[in-house]
Amino acid sequence: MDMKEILKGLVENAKQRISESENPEKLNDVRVAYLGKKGELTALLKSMKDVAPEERPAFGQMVNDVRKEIESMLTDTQKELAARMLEKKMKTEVIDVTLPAKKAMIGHRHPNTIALEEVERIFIGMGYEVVEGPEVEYADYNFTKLNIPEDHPARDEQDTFFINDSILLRSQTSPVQARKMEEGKLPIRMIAPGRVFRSDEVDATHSPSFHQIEGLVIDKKITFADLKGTLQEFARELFGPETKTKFRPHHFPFTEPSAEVDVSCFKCGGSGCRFCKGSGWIEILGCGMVHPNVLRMCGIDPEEYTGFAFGVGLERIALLKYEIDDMRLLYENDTRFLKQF
Ligand code: 2NM
Repeated sequence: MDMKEILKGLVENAKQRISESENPEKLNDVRVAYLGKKGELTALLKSMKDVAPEERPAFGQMVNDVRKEIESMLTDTQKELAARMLEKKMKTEVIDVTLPAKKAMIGHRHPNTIALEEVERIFIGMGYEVVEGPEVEYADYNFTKLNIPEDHPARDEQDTFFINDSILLRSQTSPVQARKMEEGKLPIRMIAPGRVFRSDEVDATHSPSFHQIEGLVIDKKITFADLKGTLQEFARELFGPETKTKFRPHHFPFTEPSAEVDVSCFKCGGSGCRFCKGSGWIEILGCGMVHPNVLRMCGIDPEEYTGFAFGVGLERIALLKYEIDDMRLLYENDTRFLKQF
């Protein structure tokens, strides 16, 4: 058979098969069948040895032309198929740009932080500055300068985490106040919020690490009346304008006189309920007039200056305000709990 006829038939066949390929995979099969290593054109080239030497250049030329023709048909069809598939994809995968976007998960402040910022807001509003200090502290600042003598039970290794004889994890934030008094810039109106440490077993109301906010005011002629007015105002802002306060005599080594402060129950208004355990009152803080020994040890003349101080537990405020019955919930960071606030 004439070689021209064979090649013509081959091209016709290829054309037919290419036009029937409805996807790139089928098209590739055709490419392999004709142009591949074991393809029909390759086989023809291999049969060159059977062709008379003088006809070989013309034969080679024809096979090459056919190869080019098939290659160009394949390329065109490939482009066509790609365009058709893209068009189909565009029709089926319509993006509705009016759909609401996926919401990103954004966390929020921890109830402790919410309570802290509320307390800070109240005192900043009364002209106080917020001061921080080290969590690892000298026993001198944590105890001695605060009139807590060597034999005081608070110094017991059972209660305080000592690093060595003279360094410990602060058991209160009052050392921050002692440091501030030592700086000697008077008057002072400050709160010292922060983490404190005590060797307590974990239960619903105790943790070896919790947070305190202590306050200090030092100026000339500061009296217990200033203390009462300030804490009364604080209680009203924190728990509502109807809140009453009750000052019960107490003892702290660093203040004299000292008191514990109860607020009227913000749940029942004072008549007694489950929340205040029937008493109508809820204990929230300790306070007193700064002991002259403390002033003296921190370089302030108690004849010229007086002051008051107080301390509140941050967790206690958070538990009360958000009606949480177990302090451990504040530390577990279970988002099912946290996201409620
Ligand atoms: C309290 C209760 C009473 C207090 C005393 C001082 C300082 F530094 F001035 F001596 N800072 N904080 C204090 C007084 C703390 O916590 C229940």
